[in-house]
Amino acid sequence: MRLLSSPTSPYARKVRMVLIETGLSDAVTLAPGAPMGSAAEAAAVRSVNPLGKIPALVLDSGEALYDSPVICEYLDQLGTGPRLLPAEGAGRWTALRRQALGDGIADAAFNLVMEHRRPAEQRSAEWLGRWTEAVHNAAAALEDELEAGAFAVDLGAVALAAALGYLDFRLPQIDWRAGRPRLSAWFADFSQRASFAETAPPRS
Ligand SMILES: N[C@@H](CCC(=O)N[C@@H](CS)C(=O)NCC(=O)O)C(=O)O
Repeated sequence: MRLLSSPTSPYARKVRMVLIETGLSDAVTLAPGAPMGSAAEAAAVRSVNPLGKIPALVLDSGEALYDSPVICEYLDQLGTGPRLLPAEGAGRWTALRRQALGDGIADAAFNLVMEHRRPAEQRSAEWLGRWTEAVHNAAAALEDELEAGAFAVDLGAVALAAALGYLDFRLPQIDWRAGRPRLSAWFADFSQRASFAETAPPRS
């Protein structure tokens, strides 16, 4: 299998973390995917995902899977370790909801990054404010949720860690830790996992 990904994408990091957590790293080759690179690079991504987005997983059959929740569930079913996404029951819906929250934080953060790359006079203060608020509201909800107990190590936790890691990487000015000691401690602890450490984005 071949995973089109970039070392900085939070969604690709989530998939790469799942590969490590499920013991499948050797089953997948990482291939660079640059949706916003040269015309040829963007076309290469579109040839497997008509939406032109990464990550995309090309199976040995040639079929491509996207987007990241679909890829993660596929890999989780292939893996031999403990399941990151329970097959049924309350734990499944909690994991999926937390994945949605993590992916939503990544969506808002990615939009913020893209908007900041536009010329200043073309940026929308309204959207910048809306996406920033979404990040803080999600972090506040997670802080409240942690009062009831630690999060399970599941697909939701992996998605949250990838998204918070992306905030630290691209938007350090967003202080999502402020006033959120439980979330800060949870993230510090989860960051110790090999799957997180080994998928860190490049420093430059
Ligand atoms: N919902 C998608 C989001 C993927 C996504 O937006 N990836 C970004 C890279 S971080 C991308 O390829 N963007 C290109 C574009 O939006 O055209 C997923 O979870 O895989």
